[in-house]
Amino acid sequence: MQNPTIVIGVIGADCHAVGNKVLDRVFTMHNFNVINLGVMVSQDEYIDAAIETGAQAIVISSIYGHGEVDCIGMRENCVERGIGEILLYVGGNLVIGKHDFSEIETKFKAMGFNRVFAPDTDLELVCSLMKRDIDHVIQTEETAEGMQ
Ligand code: B12
Repeated sequence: MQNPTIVIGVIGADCHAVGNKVLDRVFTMHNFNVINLGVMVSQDEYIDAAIETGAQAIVISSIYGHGEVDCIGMRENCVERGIGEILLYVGGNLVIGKHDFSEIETKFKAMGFNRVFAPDTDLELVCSLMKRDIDHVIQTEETAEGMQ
């Protein structure tokens, strides 16, 4: 099976570049085919790249605290552009100030994100969760095709 393709980048007007490089390195080392859009990425740029490359997931970072505003409508945008089922992940310092992470997670999941990660999440764990999710999607698609 081919390595899974994921589109990564830092959303909105956010210019924090270091975490993005760390994620690129770790994901690449774990055999993901990483399409890295860098910083200050718009929702449409992630979606364009996902469509062009047939990516299985979009992995959004937000570091400067405005993640909620930047991510509003991302799932709906994916649906409108024909990739409504794509896996959506988000992580980083998603909001300003100190909040219970479970509140943040609930908020982003309600916005259609499949998984929401705190800034200190173990990236090895993130890689294994993403692989599991992607395998599950591929298996479900294969089963659906087999039934047709
Ligand atoms: C360096 C820095 C800057 C530099 C950035 C230079 C550059 N081009 O990279 C400059 C000076 C430009 C800057 C500007 C600003 N910054 Co600044 N900055 C930092 C600082 C000191 C370090 C960031 C860093 O590189 N960390 C190291 C990397 C490795 O960590 P990381 O970025 O968090 O990424 C990791 C995790 O978050 C996680 N992760 C990230 N995304 C994802 C996604 C997924 C799916 C997963 C699983 C994990 C994950 O994994 C990454 C790798 O380990 C932090 C404070 C800090 N100690 O973190 C503040 C900080 C991020 N900045 C902050 C702020 C507020 C700003 C400004 C708004 C300040 C201002 N008023 O102008 C501006 C925003 C500018 C903009 N448009 O983006 C705040 C954010 C507050 C919040 N979110 O609640 C912080 C936390 C400082 C603070 N304590 O207040 N900043």
